[in-house]
Amino acid sequence: MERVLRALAVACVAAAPMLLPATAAAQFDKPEDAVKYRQSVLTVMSNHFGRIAPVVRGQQPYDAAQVRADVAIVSMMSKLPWSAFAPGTESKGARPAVWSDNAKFKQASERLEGDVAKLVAAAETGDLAQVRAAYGAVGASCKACHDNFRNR
Ligand code: ASC
Repeated sequence: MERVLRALAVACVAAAPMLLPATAAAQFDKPEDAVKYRQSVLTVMSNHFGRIAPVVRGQQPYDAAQVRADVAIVSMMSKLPWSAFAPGTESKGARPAVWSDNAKFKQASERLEGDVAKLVAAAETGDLAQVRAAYGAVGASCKACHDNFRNR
């Protein structure tokens, strides 16, 4: 009897992680925390991406070091939102397709990360024309994902 109970206890402990809902439980206490996290990250990313807009439009002088600093923040932020779109963290701003068509969403996130990596390289050159081209590609990535996955 004791052996059976011990075996049962071991089996329960082993199975426990599988009984947890497939949420971002390891990183976020509550689904709202995941929503707040990804919205915050995207807000910071958008802010620093937006600071470069007047530069590529020629409305502000090109300060290569400043652009590099903003791009570095965009780069770091671009890696962070995705794990916060875990199952069970649906929100008003995110379309159901984030979860129902998750492979496509993942592809969109990878496109952004790839385009941001090219923007980092362009910012390193200090050549405004290269920054402008790479900046446009990142903006197009943002838009493509928003068009498919963001509720307005
Ligand atoms: C930005 C910003 C976005 C993207 C997007 C590009 O500056 O905040 O979400 O660019 O508007 O189309």
